[in-house]
Amino acid sequence: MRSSRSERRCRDEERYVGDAFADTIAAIATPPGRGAIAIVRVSGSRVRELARRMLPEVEHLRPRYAHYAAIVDEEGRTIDRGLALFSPAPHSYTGEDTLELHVHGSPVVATETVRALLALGARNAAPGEFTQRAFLNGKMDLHAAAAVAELIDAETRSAARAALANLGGGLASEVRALRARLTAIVEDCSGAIDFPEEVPDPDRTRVDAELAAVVADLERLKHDGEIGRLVRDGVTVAIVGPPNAGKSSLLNALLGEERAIVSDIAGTTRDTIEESIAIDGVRVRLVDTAGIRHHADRLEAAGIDRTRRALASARIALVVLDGSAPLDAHARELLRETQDRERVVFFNKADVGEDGAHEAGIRDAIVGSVREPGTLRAIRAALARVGWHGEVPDLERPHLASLVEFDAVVSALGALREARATLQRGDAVDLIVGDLQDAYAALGHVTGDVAAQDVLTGVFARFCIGK
Ligand SMILES: Nc1nc2c(ncn2[C@@H]2O[C@H](COP(=O)(O)OP(=O)(O)OP(=O)(O)O)[C@@H](O)[C@H]2O)c(=O)[nH]1
Ligand SMILES: [Mg+2]
Repeated sequence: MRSSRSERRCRDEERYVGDAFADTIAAIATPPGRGAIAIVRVSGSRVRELARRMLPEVEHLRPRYAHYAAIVDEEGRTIDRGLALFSPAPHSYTGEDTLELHVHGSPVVATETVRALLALGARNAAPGEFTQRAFLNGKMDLHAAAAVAELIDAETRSAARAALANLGGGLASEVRALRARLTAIVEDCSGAIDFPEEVPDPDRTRVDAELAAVVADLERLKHDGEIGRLVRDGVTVAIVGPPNAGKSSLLNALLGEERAIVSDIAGTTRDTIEESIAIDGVRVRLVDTAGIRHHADRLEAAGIDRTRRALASARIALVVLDGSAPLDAHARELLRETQDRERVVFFNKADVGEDGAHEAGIRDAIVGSVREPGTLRAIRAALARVGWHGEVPDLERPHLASLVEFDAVVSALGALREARATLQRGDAVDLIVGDLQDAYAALGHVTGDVAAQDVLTGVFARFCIGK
């Protein structure tokens, strides 16, 4: 009796149940263009029937066996000879009957294969629909499904490793355990509500201690999520400063190649130049910009306009100044302008002199030269310190990947803090039940037990067709 009541208290408000998916979907799974092979994927209830029609040479379709055979269209004309791989439900990626046809990598052959499948009654798959079916058939949780998209999108090795860690689905079970702890606390409190005569109020110090432990675990998840986002999205750094300060020289030195033109003519860089480097495995996008000065000609003024925009959208401002000469009004203005944001100040040309650098008296500023390896090391370390507090992300641990998951943890934390405040005020213990239910429901978005349709659509819309 008691447990069924509290179960009801902590059930998921909305559980997404998919359609029966009677229809069969088809798509080219390999990238567009020519290649060695192209793979056409088919999934759904009519796969066996389609295989019978299109693979007349295959008498008995064996599971997980590479049949080499003619692939024919709806009128029996041979499209190609290739491999056919059949995975019966439920032991397939989608959990349904699936067929992969490996044909020669000509866009014409692959397109013709899909056309024949459509003529025989399949329909074009929407982006991510194969993975969506995998999710709906319980083959993977939503977190892992999102990780599939991330893995495909990964642009650095670290981002790929981070996505792979999420693909394991470890996070969902971790959060599920936290939800179970919340359920236990709710049960504890509900006993007293349901049977006030028989069940004494739970010990509020103990309840608070349990809540504090859950909050600490969620804080750690949130923190890891922030680091994970850094790994995935990278950090943008705008290299800004007056003309001739050595911005392009710094970009080249950090890249280790002569990417931007360097000259002693003020106003050499006219447009923004963007290149990426990795620091601690984090992708750092460096944006070299046109030097900021007044009285610029029209072309230069347009460049300065872009500098302003790059500065506004960058996470970190890397302010480069000529430290050998006294600071002019522009340099001072730029220092003032960036003082309240994440920045690294670098006084360049210390090989010539440091007067300007000392005169400015900026704490934590780096004084050196782009020609000095030690200076470059100091700049990289400063970017790591400002960008991610120098903390090397642990890429092997699953972390909150999507904004939806991140927001879910933030809102669960808010509800639990509210609950703790109630306890600490000395209010009745049963008053916290509502907040605990809110936290429980929010965390369902991370485990995938609660997934509103718009969340699902958002996750799968990111995929390419055929995945
Ligand atoms: N002595 C000395 N010269 C440097 C140093 N760094 C850059 N320079 C020189 O300063 C001049 C300007 O360098 P750039 O890198 O083109 O400067 P910038 O800030 O990109 O200039 P704009 O693109 O015009 O805004 C070049 O002649 C560089 O060789 C340094 O550390 N020491
Ligand atoms: Mg330049």
